[in-house]
Amino acid sequence: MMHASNDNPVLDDPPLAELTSWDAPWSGLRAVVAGIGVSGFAAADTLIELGALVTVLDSRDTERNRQSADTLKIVGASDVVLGPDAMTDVPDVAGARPDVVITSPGFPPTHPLLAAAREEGIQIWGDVELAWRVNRRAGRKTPEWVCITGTNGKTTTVGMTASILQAAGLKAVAVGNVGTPILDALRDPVEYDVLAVELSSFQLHWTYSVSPLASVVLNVAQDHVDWHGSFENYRADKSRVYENTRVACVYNAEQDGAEQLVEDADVIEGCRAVGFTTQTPGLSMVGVVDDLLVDRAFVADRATTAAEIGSIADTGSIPTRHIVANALAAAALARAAGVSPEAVRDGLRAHRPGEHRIQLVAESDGVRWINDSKATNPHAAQASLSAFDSVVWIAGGLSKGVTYDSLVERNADRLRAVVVIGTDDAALLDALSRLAPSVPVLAATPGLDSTTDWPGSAGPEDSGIDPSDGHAVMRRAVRLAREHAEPKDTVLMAPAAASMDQFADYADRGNAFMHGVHEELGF
Ligand code: UMA
Repeated sequence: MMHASNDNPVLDDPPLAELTSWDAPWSGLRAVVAGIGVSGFAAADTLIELGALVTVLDSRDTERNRQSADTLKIVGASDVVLGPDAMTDVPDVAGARPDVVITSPGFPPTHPLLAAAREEGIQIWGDVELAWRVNRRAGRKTPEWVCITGTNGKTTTVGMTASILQAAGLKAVAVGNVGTPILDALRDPVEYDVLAVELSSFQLHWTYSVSPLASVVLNVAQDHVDWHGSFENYRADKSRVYENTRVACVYNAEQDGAEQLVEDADVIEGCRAVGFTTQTPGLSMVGVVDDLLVDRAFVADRATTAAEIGSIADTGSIPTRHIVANALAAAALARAAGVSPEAVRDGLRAHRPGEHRIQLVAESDGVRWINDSKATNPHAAQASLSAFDSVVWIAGGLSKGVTYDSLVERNADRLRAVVVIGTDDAALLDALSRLAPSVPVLAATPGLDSTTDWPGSAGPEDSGIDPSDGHAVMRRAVRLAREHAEPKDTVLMAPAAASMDQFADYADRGNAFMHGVHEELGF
């Protein structure tokens, strides 16, 4: 089933309509690939392998991009153009107009290249659409997809899902926004039974014909408003994950409007709505009873029985409410794929959470130090702030156009102090001054406003810090946090903002924090 939705309908015209398997006539197709990062490289490489004529464009002429360009030229790209001028118009490919533009997720729909393609009626796909269209391949197993999106918890849930599927003896891997392009898994010598696919709203925007076995929107809160133009557009793109789902659309039964997204979706007949909740589950839900995880959705007689699928302790060493919710969503997806209750339990136990998500870094003098660098928006920061009673909160960075009022208001009582990093903090500082006026605010980035003088911290070693040097700013943040933390407090680095103003990415920010803590505490 194919969908005419979004602002870029998938036309039934050849040559694109026939391209629904690896073995379809891709040879000679003309494609422009926008971006030569992780997903653009995989898309271009795959298309070249399929015999397509491919031109790759990227606005940055960096060493890394030049290396990728050289590789793609060697394997047979028609052309690779790097630099700001590369992106002004849609070029010809091998002397004729392209049939399709494959965009990387980082390009907003308003990007001039994509606007020009739309104007000309050229189809725009993401790498996920391309991956779905080559998922079927003669002589190979066709992997099922279970798709996961949501503002927060995607990476944890995709890891848990893959772990549960593996515990059931299936060949499964976590792919997509988590880091490994789906196209790489499809070209892997391993023939996977199931792909646990993390999808960002950016990727979903350019996806049309994917038909997953099961899918979930974990939660929707403000994020990436700048890319999507509005919260409504963002939410609409998230809900696209449910389109064409075949067995189960899994939704957050504790979030208003979540079930409605399922009801509004165009799913395959027979597909069920399955809720997850950290409370007692209703019919057709998975949830929690006492300290057990239970399934009232995938059992034969769900009106009167439930299956035990694990316990809260199986979900990890700091089982916050949202980690338990992630585990339940993963369990529902895996149960939709037919795995046993025991495999859910074993898979959750075997799962090792990635770094930078509510990661305990140290405990010293009664103070816990926690790295939640993955909290790149207020909703994620709320999930971790609410798990602790008394917090010295390290926050700030690129706000991406969101507001902080609700986050600050809900947590003002638990804040001992706030240490502000980042360079784009006007919205956060404004919310703190209005809604938590008695909480000390300490600026780790030079030039930001502090409400408190911090004796001993503004010494000579602090002067001359470059505001864009995230590692130096983080060292100072850690020192300020230590000065204000008291026994039984948690120092929580959950910035509620993106990192790129001072760090390479959230991992770099998390590593800077962990190094800073180890240095400060003398480990
Ligand atoms: N580029 C331009 N012009 C633009 C935007 C990008 O030329 O306007 C070029 C850049 O110079 C760069 C390339 O495009 O060379 C990068 O493309 P990209 O930003 O789309 O990133 P990829 O390297 O392809 O990685 C993408 C995801 N990145 C984004 O969505 C921004 C990765 O998610 C993902 O792991 C990878 O594909 C594999 O699927 C990262 C992410 O931050 C982790 N995701 C966001 C999130 O989780 O919140 C959505």
